[in-house]
Order: sequence, then structure tokens, then C-alpha cells
Amino acid sequence: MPSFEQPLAHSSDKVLAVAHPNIALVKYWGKRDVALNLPAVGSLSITLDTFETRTTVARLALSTQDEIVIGKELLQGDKIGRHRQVFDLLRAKSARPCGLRLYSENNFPTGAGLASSASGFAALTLAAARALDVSMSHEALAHVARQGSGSAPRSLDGGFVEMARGTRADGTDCHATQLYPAEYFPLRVVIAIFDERPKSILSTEGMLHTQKTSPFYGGWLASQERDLEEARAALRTRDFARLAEVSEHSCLKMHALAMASRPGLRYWLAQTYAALDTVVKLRAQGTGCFFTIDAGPQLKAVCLPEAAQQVHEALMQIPGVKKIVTVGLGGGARIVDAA
Ligand code: 2P0
Repeated sequence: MPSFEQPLAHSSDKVLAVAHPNIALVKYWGKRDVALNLPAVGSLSITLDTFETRTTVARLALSTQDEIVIGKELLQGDKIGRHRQVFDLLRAKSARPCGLRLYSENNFPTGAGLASSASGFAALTLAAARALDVSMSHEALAHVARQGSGSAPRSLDGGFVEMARGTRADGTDCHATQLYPAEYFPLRVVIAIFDERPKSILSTEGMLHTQKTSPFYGGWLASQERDLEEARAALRTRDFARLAEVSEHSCLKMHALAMASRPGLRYWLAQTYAALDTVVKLRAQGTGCFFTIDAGPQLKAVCLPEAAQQVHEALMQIPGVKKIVTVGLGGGARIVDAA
């Protein structure tokens, strides 16, 4: 296991970047180009605070090999593929290409439906571009980050972010754009964690299986633009009820689509349903909250600030809940140290 605490010969060759996960309110599911990792649909997300990925990238001037450690695991074989692909894209633009040593850690469960790949690839791309001395526009960074994880460009920005699907074959019009900063509509997100283990079906695998076998895939593609328009309109007027309605619809539609594939993909546990019920009942009683669920069993309740405490307490009553964390909306990925 390489040690990242050892001082490097040139400390200026070491960069630390931080990024936060993001949660889609209008979901991305499906790819229009697998090799370039282009999404089949646009999406709209919120970037969180509190949960973060911290990634250090150091130059290995004497080596062309990469060393990649995520948490306590030294990645090897297939697992290193996407990381190396992103490094290779950046090396191709660098006047000083070399091997890279990466150490990344999350202060939240990895690979468990909490968007660790989005924050992971946003931080990795930013840190590696700096370590390789590649100066890139925000848009160009997003194009590289996307090839690590389709949702990563959304974590380059804070607050409310829309990722456009684009139509060009090379993906140059597949952008992530900040619609509003976090302060515009300071929502809270109560995250109920029911299982911290990594999911058994990765998102890419799940998406490809869905688009190949789910009879509802055409309807999913055809109805996405309407959902995006609805969410944009809700945000324009800070209409929480309207945002709640379209977000829950998008979440349920994505899961219904995946469940209808053959064999069906089920990311939820019984506790996920129980938590969903709790959120729906609270909203019916006038509490400002709505649910969203990603490719894993955890439930995220998006809340008006004054409702967060009540929702947090109600979700704590769900039997089997492992952890509940309330977070706010945060900023985009950034370099915090490049000594
Ligand atoms: C989303 N998810 O919009 C949707 C909802 C999960 C459920 O984006 O295949 O891990 O690497 O591009 O980035 C999962 O995203 O997928 C995801 P890949 P990624 O947040």
C-alpha cells in the first residue's frame, strides 16, 4: 500500500481537491453513447454540503504507471479502468505527462447510492488536471469528468445544476450548467441510510440492462424534457410544491423503468418503502418535504429548512435505519491545496 503521507521531492507536484456528491431531482438513466458515456436524457440536480470526497493527486515523475487508492482499497485490474481513462485524456493534453498517484476518501458510504462516483470523479478530474498542468475551461473539464461518471459534471458546480443531454455525436454539447447557487433556495436534505454496503448492480450496468430490456424505455426518453421544463419552472419561482411533484414523479418513473427490465432491477428495501410512506404522509399534513431515491436503498428527503428537524425525527423511527444525516446545499468542486 503506497503511503501518501511521505513528503514528495517536489511538493508543488501534489494537489488536493474537494467535491460534494449531488442528488438528481430529475434523474439520469440510460446512455446515448456508451464509449463516450453520453447520457440519453438531461438531468437536474442539487449539490450537497457536508458529504465530501477529498482527493490528493501526486505526480510520479519517474513512472508511467498510476497508483489509485480509494479509501483503504488499492484499485487493480478492471476497477482502475475509468480512473486511468480520465488520466489518459488529461495526459494527452499535458506538456508534462507522467504517472499519477491518487488517494481519495469519502466521509460517507462509497458506492451505496449516495453519488460517491459523482463527487469522486469531479475531484479526481480537477486535481489531476492541475497536477498535469493542463489548463482547461469548465466545459472541457466536465467533458473529461463525464467519461469517469455521467453524473460527475453536475458536482463540478454547486447549488442547482442542469446537465444537458446534447445531440452532437462527439458530446461537445453535453454540458452541465449551474442554474442557481445554493443560497437561491436553501433547501435541506435528510438522508436516511438503510444499508452502507456497496450496491450489487452498478449504475452503468443497470442502465444498459434497462435500455436493452425495459419496454418502458421509449416512454422514459420521450417524457424527460417535460419533467425538466417543469423543474426549471418550479425553481424559477421557488415553488416547492411543484418541485416536489415533478421530483417524486421522476424518481418513481426511473425506478419503475428499471423494475420493468428483465430480470427486474430493484434497488429498494422494505425500509425504503416505509420511509417513502412517511415522507408522503408528512407532506399531506402540510410539512414541506419530498422524497427521492437513487440506485440504492437510501432515501433522501428534500425539505424546506423549517421542516427538516421534523422529517429527521420521523425518519429515525423507521425500523432498521442505520444512520440519518441532515445536510444542506453546497458549492462546486475546488482545489484546496496545491502547494
Ligand atoms: C442520477 N444516477 O441522475 C441517476 C439516478 C443514479 C440514479 O447518475 O454510468 O454512477 O457512471 O455514468 O455517474 C448514477 O450515475 O453513472 C446516476 P455512470 P453514475 O443521479
